[in-house]
Amino acid sequence: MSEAAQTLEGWYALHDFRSMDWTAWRLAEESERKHALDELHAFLAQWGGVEQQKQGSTAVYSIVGQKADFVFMHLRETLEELNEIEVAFNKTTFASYTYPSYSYVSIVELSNYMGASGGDPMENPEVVARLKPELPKWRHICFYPMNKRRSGNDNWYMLDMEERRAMMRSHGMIGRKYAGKVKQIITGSVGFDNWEWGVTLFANDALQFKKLVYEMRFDEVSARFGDFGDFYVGNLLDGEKVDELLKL
Ligand code: 76R
Repeated sequence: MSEAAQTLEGWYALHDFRSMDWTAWRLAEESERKHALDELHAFLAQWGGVEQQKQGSTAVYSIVGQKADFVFMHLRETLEELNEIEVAFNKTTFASYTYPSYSYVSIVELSNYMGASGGDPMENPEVVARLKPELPKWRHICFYPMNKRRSGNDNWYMLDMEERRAMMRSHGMIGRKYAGKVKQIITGSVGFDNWEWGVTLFANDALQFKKLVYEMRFDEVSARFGDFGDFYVGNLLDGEKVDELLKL
């Protein structure tokens, strides 16, 4: 058996994609819409408070294209908290004007391919900051799930550690070229959801998503071993943008 990579886990993640029921929203009374919007703002404020207390982090983005209208990406200490957020939102008046389009459950993950620095990693503030990150409020988000292939000669899980480490190093070097332009959060989802990882990217210039993902396609670890799900791309929704999106 090949040696499994060691992983460190941080906050649990829920990517909660929703679509608007625009017909119902349009037919609603003005007062009902106002109540629904107030509820939504109360949630945004509550999630902001959790972030300030460093008990989690939430990012809200609109989604371009027909796959969804917006996404709430939540990071929290436990799966229970993620479930509570989801259920509390579902009970709101606002939620009755939305329907679920997609969701993804995973956990922030770091692996040891690039080598450990020694000592207890959970005592290292840099490691902890990566495992429990404040989600950047950059202009754009890109999310997609992925697997490492298991077929014939292209079976990632049959390769020995050294081979995988060398490929991951090359992967990391490409990624580093995008430092400051793209922030990536890798979340592991083996045992939690239908794919093995969620990839969440943030950028102020959306074009950098295309540049980065394209360049990686030529790198062996993506070229030979990457299988990808649907891509979701969108724009930051802050409080004012929420009102703009929902205004009729
Ligand atoms: O954690 C690190 O920074 C060390 C290097 C590193 C690891 C171990 C790293 C760097 N990644 C790692 C692991 Mn990554 N990453 C992806 C995708 O579209 C594609 O082709 C693949 C999707 C992108 C865009 C990306 C970006 N990475 C992983 C893993 C887990 C693998 C495993 O355990 O087998 C996956 C699935 C994955 C996928 N990666 C980086 C980036 C970027 C931008 C970096 C540089 C980060 C930095 O140095 O700041």
